[in-house]
Amino acid sequence: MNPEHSREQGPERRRARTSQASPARSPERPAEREPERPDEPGAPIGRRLLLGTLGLGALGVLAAPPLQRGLESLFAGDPTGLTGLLPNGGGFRYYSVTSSVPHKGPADYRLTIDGLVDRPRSYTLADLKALPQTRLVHDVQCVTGWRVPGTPFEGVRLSQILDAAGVRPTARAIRFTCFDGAYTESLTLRQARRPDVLVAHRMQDKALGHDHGGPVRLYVAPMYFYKSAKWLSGITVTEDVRPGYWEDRGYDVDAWVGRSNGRDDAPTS
Ligand SMILES: Nc1nc2c(c(=O)[nH]1)N[C@H]1C(S)=C(S)[C@@H](COP(=O)(O)O)O[C@H]1N2
Ligand SMILES: [Mo]
Repeated sequence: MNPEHSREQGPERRRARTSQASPARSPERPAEREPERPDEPGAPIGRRLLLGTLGLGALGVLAAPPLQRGLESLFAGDPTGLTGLLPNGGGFRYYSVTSSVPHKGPADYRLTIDGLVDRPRSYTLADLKALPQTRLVHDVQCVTGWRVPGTPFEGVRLSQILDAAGVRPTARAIRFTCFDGAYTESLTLRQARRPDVLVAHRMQDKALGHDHGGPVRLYVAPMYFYKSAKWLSGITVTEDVRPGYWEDRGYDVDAWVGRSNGRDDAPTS
């Protein structure tokens, strides 16, 4: 359903999309010019969820089926389906590889760090907020082409959480898991220790909303936005990199903006 990160998207679909893209949407679809980038199989985004989200974003009102059908016909020229523009998202698109994601908040959110560490532990939201905070402002770049300028993210440096846990000498990588139950990501330990990698609970100077991966998401400033796992629930220190969800489906594991995935975007950090 999700046209960019879409399971069904093969070469034919890509050709069709390129030739039939709706003019109204083309300014938001720079990815149309990226035939070289790896195919993107797989986001079983719930149609209902996506329509609801897009409806709010595009039309301001709405949740009713007749209006959703109207929305579909609006994009009838797009054979790949619909894109989720987040309400008030300022150019962000909503992505989830699951059709629904539980809501978690101060009472039940937990972030666990385990694996090759001396002091595994679990953080509440309050625990994370009590640690030293870092605010970063960089552009956000999705591998499908859209870019959002100067977006503040705020939270705890991942390096701080790693140091507190006591990473063992045999460790080389990090595996991230999410409470959507499906998405995963990875970083090398060296990448994870960069000062522009955060465990973020604020975005756009607001508490991180559910659609953006709240209450806590990873934020990897110098890499394509798929590295910034939403609904972050687990940090496991491992011996080797285990490719994440999209990386198992063709994306580069080292996802530097402008130096990976066959793209040449301006760096973000
Ligand atoms: N858990 C989870 N994290 C995720 C994704 C996802 O589907 N699930 N999509 C990734 C991709 S491809 C992008 S571009 C961003 C989108 O973030 P947004 O929904 O806040 O715009 O989240 C990334 N993190
Ligand atoms: Mo993305």
